[in-house]
Amino acid sequence: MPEEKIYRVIDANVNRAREGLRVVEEVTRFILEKPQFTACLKEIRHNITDILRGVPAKKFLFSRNSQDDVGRGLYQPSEGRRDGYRDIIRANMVRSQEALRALEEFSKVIDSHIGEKFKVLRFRLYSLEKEVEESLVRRDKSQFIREWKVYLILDKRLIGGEDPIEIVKTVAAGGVTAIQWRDKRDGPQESIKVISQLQRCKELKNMSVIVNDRVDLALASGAAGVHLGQDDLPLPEARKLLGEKIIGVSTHSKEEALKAEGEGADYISLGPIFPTQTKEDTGPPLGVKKIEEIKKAVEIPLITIGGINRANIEEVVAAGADVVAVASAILKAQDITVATKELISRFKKTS
Ligand code: TZP
Ligand code: MG
Repeated sequence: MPEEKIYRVIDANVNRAREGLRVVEEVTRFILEKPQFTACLKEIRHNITDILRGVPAKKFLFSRNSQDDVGRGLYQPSEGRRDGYRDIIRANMVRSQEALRALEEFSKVIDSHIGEKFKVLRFRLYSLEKEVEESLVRRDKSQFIREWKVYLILDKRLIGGEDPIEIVKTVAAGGVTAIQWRDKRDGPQESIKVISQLQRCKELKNMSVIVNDRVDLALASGAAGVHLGQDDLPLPEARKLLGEKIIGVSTHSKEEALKAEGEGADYISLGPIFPTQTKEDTGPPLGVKKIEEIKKAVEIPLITIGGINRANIEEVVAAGADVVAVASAILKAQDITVATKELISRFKKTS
């Protein structure tokens, strides 16, 4: 193969790889605002040029002939459409990876060491693509959880003999989209019955059901996720079992909050903010100031819990709570529908 043609392929693929990376970089920089991804993409882009630094630039320029490129007019219909920034990332990651593979193969003709260096870059890009994708999944989950606003702790002890399904239907009609099934008394058979019933109920299609403590019940019932206390199954183990399901963790301090976030929790709860009678073994109330402190420390959604009601929900939201979890403020209210609607409307007024 004439050498000049090899340079022509290399020149085209350097441009293709760099352009694709630059597009992804614009998304991580200006849309996702992720400095670590942006820096990494920039470095790969610069490495491409560095790898070929020993080859005289004129070799590329003389070989370039975009005017007569037979691929110029070829057009895939899928190239004419992008379904948002995720699609842009995906298409351009693939473009750059393909270009790096071409660079690897064709530069081997000039120097096998150069080929090897492009291979290293291609693998770095595969890893980066996975990290970016995981970060996008986390971002979507965070947005989804923040939309819950008022999260009902459906505590079995508080509902007495009432039908939990009817209660959930009532709060759903009032605007609640997430509940946590919390049963510290009866065994798993009763819980699995209720959770599975909630999952099947067609009026509750948009309800996220989170199971307190029990990863096994969350898995078996098809619930949206699990809420873990500090003494439950450690988060990394729970994640292995639950994959992309939601995992929330109870925290009481900045250290616990940062640890949960670092281990990949989808949200943390912080409490009790105020005195509560619903949970017996709580520590002292943390107060509203603590919300401000934790809000500054973590990026994942912050759910506040403990003694929150119509009278204090606004200060809790103003302090930075993304979601407010309540049990008695709804379950012990005279009228569940009125209480639910009022909490949600006060939440929205403040946020
Ligand atoms: N965790 C900390 S406080 C609490 C839990 C489960 C109870 C919340 O119930 P209430 O009635 O809203 O105070
Ligand atoms: Mg627990």
